[in-house]
Amino acid sequence: MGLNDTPLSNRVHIGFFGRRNAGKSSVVNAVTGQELAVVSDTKGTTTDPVLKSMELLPLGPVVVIDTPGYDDEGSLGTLRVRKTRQVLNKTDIAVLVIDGQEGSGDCEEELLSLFREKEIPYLVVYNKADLLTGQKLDDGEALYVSAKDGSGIHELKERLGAAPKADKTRRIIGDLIQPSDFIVLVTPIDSAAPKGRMILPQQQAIRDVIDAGAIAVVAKETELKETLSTLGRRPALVVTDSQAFERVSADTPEEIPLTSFSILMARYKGILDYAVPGAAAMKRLQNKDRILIAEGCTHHRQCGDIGTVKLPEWIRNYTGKELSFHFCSGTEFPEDLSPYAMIFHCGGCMLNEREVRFRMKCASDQGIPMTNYGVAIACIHGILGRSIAMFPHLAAELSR
Ligand SMILES: Nc1nc2c(ncn2[C@@H]2O[C@H](COP(=O)(O)OP(=O)(O)OP(=O)(O)O)[C@@H](O)[C@H]2O)c(=O)[nH]1
Ligand SMILES: [Mg+2]
Repeated sequence: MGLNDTPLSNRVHIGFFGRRNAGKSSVVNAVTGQELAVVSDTKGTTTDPVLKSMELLPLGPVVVIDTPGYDDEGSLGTLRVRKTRQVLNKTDIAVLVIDGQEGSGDCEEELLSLFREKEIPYLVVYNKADLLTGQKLDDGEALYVSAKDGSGIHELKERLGAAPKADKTRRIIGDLIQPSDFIVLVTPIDSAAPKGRMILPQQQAIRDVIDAGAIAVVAKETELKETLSTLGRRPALVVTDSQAFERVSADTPEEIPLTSFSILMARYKGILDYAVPGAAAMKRLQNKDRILIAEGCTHHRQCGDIGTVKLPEWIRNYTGKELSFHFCSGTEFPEDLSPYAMIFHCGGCMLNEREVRFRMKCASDQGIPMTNYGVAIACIHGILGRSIAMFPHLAAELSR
């Protein structure tokens, strides 16, 4: 991904699903106009999900995802089906590809019920229309395409473009501030920080402050005191990286609102309302409880260090309990959460909103408290109250 591109996690994810040989890969190639996925008449050609970023007007930047057949069998097949189900968890729009000659069956019914269960808007596409002679369904909704001769592909793209979009009006910080406000962003730079750039939540916040007509002042925690004393005007808000929360909280006068990037990010992803009461559940942990620590990606050294080293230590100290910690990362997230007393998830900056919300929903359905790193760290350091004070409904929740 180029640095100027829309991050993967902010793109609309369009997943193509169906049984083996329905022509999913062929349709994906036709839609993207690229020979991106391998096509063959052998069943089970696609063995791993294939992701491709592209511009799809009028939807804008999207990720197109080709998946293995959902009817795959055997032990390898079962693994592929599992991967396909994981793709579903981040799919914003689903396309069910049906072989027009074979029609719909159990596999298609199962996929349709998964789309409905997960509330994913979907389109049904009958492929191989070139082979059909007069057997088309008399259903105005059904879309007939041929990946081979390209018929119907243009209409498919138009329908994808018209599909209901996720709420893109949500903002990371812009709705909390006024034009010409000073916003101080505190970003510690330690050995784990990426070389020569800022991490995604910081970039996104800076951009949103500027979009709001406000003024972003960016400094390390070691320069915060000096920044505040020379700014000449009281900042409307200080936002810090969770790692420096203690020091920043001490250096920021009480009357200045203070929060963290992870709290803003959790709100942006729509999970703050679950993560705050989730963090409060730490107080109820017992000896021998099993704790799941879930990372969204496998390559953020900074998160990895927090998740596997610092966080377990902080949680142990905070609760004073003997806990056993278990870890998962990337797209692996256990379907059965019942062994765990509580879940701590990373900020999820590399996961799209649907996937993060899906994980929270799994936890909520199974009655397991879940929070994220930033909210947990704030809670452990006794500053969660301060960092959510600007969201009164949550502050009330916390004091219950
Ligand atoms: N005639 C015709 N053949 C098609 C069309 N689309 C795909 N095919 C053929 O159907 C076969 C399967 O196509 P794929 O795109 O590999 O199907 P898939 O659904 O991705 O299959 P798996 O990856 O095995 O799950 C290939 O031989 C394609 O050439 C079409 O529109 N018309
Ligand atoms: Mg395929």
